[in-house]
Amino acid sequence: MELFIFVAFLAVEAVLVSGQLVTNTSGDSGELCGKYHHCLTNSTCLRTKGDYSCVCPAPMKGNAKLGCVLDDSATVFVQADPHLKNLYNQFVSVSTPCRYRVMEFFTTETHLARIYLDNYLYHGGVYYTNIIEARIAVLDESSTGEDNRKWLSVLIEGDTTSEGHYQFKEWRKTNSSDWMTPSEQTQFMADGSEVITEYDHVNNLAIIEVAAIGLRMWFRPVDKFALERNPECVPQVPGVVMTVDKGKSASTQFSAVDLSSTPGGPDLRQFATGLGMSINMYAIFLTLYSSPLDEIDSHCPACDKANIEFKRLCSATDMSKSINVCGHLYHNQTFLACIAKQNLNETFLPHIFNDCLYATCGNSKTDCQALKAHIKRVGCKEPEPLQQLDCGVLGDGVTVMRKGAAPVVYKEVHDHKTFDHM
Ligand SMILES: *[C@@H]1O[C@H](CO)[C@@H](O)[C@H](O)[C@H]1NC(C)=O
Ligand SMILES: *[C@@H]1O[C@H](CO)[C@@H](O)[C@H](O)[C@H]1NC(C)=O
Ligand SMILES: *[C@@H]1O[C@H](CO)[C@@H](O)[C@H](O)[C@H]1NC(C)=O
Ligand SMILES: *[C@@H]1O[C@H](CO)[C@@H](O)[C@H](O)[C@H]1NC(C)=O
Ligand SMILES: CC(=O)N[C@H]1CO[C@H](CO)[C@@H](O)[C@@H]1O
Repeated sequence: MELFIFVAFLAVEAVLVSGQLVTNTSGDSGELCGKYHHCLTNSTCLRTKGDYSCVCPAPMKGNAKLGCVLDDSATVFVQADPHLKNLYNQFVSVSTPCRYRVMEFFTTETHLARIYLDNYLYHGGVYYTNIIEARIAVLDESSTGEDNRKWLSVLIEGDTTSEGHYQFKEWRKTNSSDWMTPSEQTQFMADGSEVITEYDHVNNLAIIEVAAIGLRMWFRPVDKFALERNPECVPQVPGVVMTVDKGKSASTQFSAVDLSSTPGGPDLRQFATGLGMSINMYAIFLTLYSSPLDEIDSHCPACDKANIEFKRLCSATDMSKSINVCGHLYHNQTFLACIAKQNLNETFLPHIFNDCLYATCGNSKTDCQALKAHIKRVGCKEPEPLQQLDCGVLGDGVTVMRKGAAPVVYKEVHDHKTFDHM
C-alpha cells in the first residue's frame, strides 16, 4: 500500500533515543454492529428500527465502541479526533498538528497529573491522536529545590502496520532519565504508587492506569489503512478516553485553563465568544496559550516555535485577530485534505502557521508573502480568511519585532476547580 502523507515520527524517533517497548495487536474487538462498527467485547449491539448502537454493560456509560466508564467518574472523550467531549460536557474540535495539554489535575496535596496528546494529520485532512503522554508528579518532601516534584512520564505512540494490525510503542521517563524502554509494565513513583500500562489485544487498546489518583486512560490509534480505503468509516473507533474515578479522589482539582475544562465549567463557548472567536478557534488558541513553555517537547520544533512566538509576538488583541485568520490553516478540512495529499512532512503546517503569526501579529509583509507562496507552491487553495489577508498593507514589522520588542509575558494561570463542585 502506498505510503501516504507525511513521513511520520522521524523527529520523535530522533528524540527518543533508547529503544522502545513494542506491542502488536490485531484483535477483532467485539461484535460487528450494523454495517461498519465493532462494539467493545464487553458491550452489546442494540438494534432499533434499523438503527444499530453499541451499549455499555450497566452501570457503565460512554461510547461502547471505544470506552465504557462509570457514570460518576470525570471523563474526557477524544473520539475520531479532533472531537473532544470535556468534563463540562462540551464538544470542541481540537485542530492542531502539534502536541497539546488536554488535562491537568491535582488529587491530593502530593499528586499532580498532566495529560498530553499529539494529533497527526491523516488522509482526507482529518486529525487523529497518535501519541498519548501522562506525566505524573509526586511531591518530594526531602527535596528543597524550587520544583520539588518527582516526575514519572509514560508515552505511548500508536500506529497501524497494515489494515487491522495495530502497533504500540512505549517509553518511560523519570525525573532524572531520558526516555527509556520500559522493562516492566509496572513502575513505581517516588511515593511507591504504581503506574501500570497494559494492552488489550482483543480491542486494540493501550491502557495506562494510576490507581493512586484514580486515573485510567486508554487509547486506540486510527487504522490508517482502513481510513484510506474508506474515509467514511474505520471499523474500530479510534480515540482516547481519560477518566478520573470520583470515589478514589473526592478532592480532585482540575485546571480550568485546559480543553478538558472542569465538571463545573468554565463554559468554553462563553470564553470564546468573549474573545470574539468560534469555539473551534478558541480551542486552537488554548492549545497555544495554556502550554507552559518549559513543558514543550522538542519533537516538533516548528510547533514549539509557534508556542513561543504566539506569546512573544501577539498582544492580547492580536491573539484573537491572529487565530481568527491563522487558525483556519489548522482547521479548514478542504485545505487540510489537500495538504495531506502532498507528501509533505509533518513540519509543513506548523511552519506556515508560524509565517502566519509573523504576518498577523508581527505585521510582516515578507512573512505574509512567504506564507502565500508556500501554499501556492503546494497547489492548495487558501482558506477563506487568508484570501482576505492583504500582504501589501503590512509593514516590515517582524524583523524589528523579533529583535527589539520586549516579549509579552503571560503568567501561567493556575485556576483549579474542585471535582466536588459538580
Ligand atoms: C510487530 O509487527 C511488526 C510489523 O508487522 C514486526 O516487524 C515486528 O517484529 C512485530 N514486533 C513484535 C514485538 O511482535
Ligand atoms: C471487560 O470486562 C472485564 C471484566 O469486568 C474488564 O476487566 C475489562 O477491562 C473490560 N474490557 C473493556 C474493554 O472494557
Ligand atoms: C521537512 O521539510 C523541510 C523542508 O521542506 C526540511 O527543512 C525539514 O528538515 C524536514 N523535516 C523532516 C523531519 O524531515
Ligand atoms: C475552506 O476554505 C475554502 C477555500 O477558501 C472555502 O471554500 C471553504 O468554505 C472553507 N471551508 C470551511 C469549512 O470553512
Ligand atoms: C525532586 C527533583 O529532582 N525534581 C526535579 C525534577 O526535574 C525537574 C526538571 O525536569 C527539576 O526542575 C526538579 O527540581
